[in-house]
Amino acid sequence: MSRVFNKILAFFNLESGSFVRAIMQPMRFDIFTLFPEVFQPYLQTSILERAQQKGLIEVHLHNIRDYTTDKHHITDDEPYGGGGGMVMKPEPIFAAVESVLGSPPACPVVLLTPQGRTFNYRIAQEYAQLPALALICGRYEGIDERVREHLVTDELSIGDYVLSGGELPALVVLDAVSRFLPGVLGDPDGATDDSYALGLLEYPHYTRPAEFRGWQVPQVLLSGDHGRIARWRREQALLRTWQRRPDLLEKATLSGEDQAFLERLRSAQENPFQGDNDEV
Ligand code: 9D3
Repeated sequence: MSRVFNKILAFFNLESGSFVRAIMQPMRFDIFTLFPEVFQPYLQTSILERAQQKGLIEVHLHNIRDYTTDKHHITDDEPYGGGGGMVMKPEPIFAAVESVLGSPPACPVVLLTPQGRTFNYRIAQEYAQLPALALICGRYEGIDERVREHLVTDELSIGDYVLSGGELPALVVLDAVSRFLPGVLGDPDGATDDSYALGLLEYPHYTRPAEFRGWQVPQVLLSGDHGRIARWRREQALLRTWQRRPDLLEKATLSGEDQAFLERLRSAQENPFQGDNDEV
């Protein structure tokens, strides 16, 4: 949404969610899975629940088993060539996706698989530009290769660890993509996104009580001096990022003051017993 729209919104004092809804189609997610029930609790929680209520996203769950045609509703079979484990049969997956989305589907068809490229905020942001996205969740040892070759357009993993299926990864993708949609986080620009959030790690947060088990909230946060508080938070964010994710500093937008602070950190590291950077 353009910033001009924001100005108009602000001028007429309109709530962003309802305005966005009035002029935008919801983004549509179609999820193909053997376990549709695991999605409901998460989709009915917090931000995703509200995004659906506001008409910003629409989630359609499809049980692949409903598209089997045999008496026993079988969705898997033994691998040709032998070996352990079971493989997801192609027919119910093709039938499900094509009967819901047509043939060929107009939107990307994403297979969640350990063999996919690793999901990140850039991919989420790209998908958030689309009107619709289909997600296929694998189970068992794998999925018949013809599904990848002739139905799937994109393969995604969420990281290097073994999960039991593609359901949690599909929820991860759905959640991350939704957060980029205008209005989902309450901002009509969708500007509060992970590319901003990932610029630097966050500063430490505190809430009441001011003392808990003898542990004090940093005095500066109680000072009421907003300039000092802003500077302290910025320095804490820089310190944390420098300690834990120095890779992020290379892409971050840094002021002269930021760079001077980082220089002090670096020289404190090189000369640990000089200077007054006790906290470093
Ligand atoms: C134990 C079977 N593995 C043999 C090397 C292959 C395997 C198949 C299916 C491992 C995991 C799975 C189920 N996982 C997913 O479908 C999955 C996943 C994951 O496990 N980790 C990170 N991202 C994803 S996206 C889908």
